[in-house]
Amino acid sequence: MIIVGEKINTSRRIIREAVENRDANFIIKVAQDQAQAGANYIDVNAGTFVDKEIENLCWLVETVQSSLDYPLCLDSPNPTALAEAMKLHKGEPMINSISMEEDRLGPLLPVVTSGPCQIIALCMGQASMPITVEERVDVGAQLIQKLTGEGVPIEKIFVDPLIQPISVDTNMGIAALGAIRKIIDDFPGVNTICGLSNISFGLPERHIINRNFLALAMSYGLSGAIMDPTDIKLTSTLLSIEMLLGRDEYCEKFIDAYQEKRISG
Ligand code: THG
Repeated sequence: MIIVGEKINTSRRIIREAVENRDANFIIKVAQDQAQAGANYIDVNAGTFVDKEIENLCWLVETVQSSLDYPLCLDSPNPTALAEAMKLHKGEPMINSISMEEDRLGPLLPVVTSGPCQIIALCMGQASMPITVEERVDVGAQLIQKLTGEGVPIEKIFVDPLIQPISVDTNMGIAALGAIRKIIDDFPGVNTICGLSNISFGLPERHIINRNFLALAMSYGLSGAIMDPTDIKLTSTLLSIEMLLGRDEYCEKFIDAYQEKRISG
């Protein structure tokens, strides 16, 4: 599994304040904790600052990479913000995200082909949230075809089926799961990823729902998750499911995590 640590997001009050105060040490600590907990990428999102998003996202990229030699997941719906952040980024970033929306796809195609990067392809069509499995698969297929047509290797594409709250429509879990399975069946080698916490929006005991949804999604073929890797119960679910699905040779990752006290029941 590819783990994207989600905690550096200005939708969280402590992060918003740290960005406003240019508290580099705090941001670096949040990044280091996630890296130590097993994140493969550190997500950076400054989306709540409408006017200052570009400046703040660039500050986050430089701040985290000033003390941590680690790839980041550049998280913004704004193609200009992604282009600017990608110029500053050292190494191979993950671009979060591209979609079939016209104002995003056109400007982003030259950006994502300008250098090596992983790309999250959101199953979002022109101005409408997907509801059914078919809608998700249609948009995902169009994005895969566009990107591979531009020379992007299929292994660098992470399709995000777009998780919507189960409290709003009880079909939303199975719609996302079905899309994951169909997309990996139709496009061998492609990756899939999702943010977990939307599924439980509006319900009590959200962590239980998120953990179990992660296990289900992995069994449908999910290969990446945007999540809090410092949540020991969540990481315990991830590593045990990965092992049980035969994706952890010699059970090494599970045993290592146990020895490093990164998992617990
Ligand atoms: N897909 C893609 N990118 C995404 C998402 C997705 N990026 C943003 C988001 N969804 C994933 N990131 C976060 C970051 C932080 C939190 C949730 C998702 C978070 N949530 C707390 C909660 O839900 O209770 C808020 C409380 C707090 O302030 O800590 O922290 O789906 N491609």
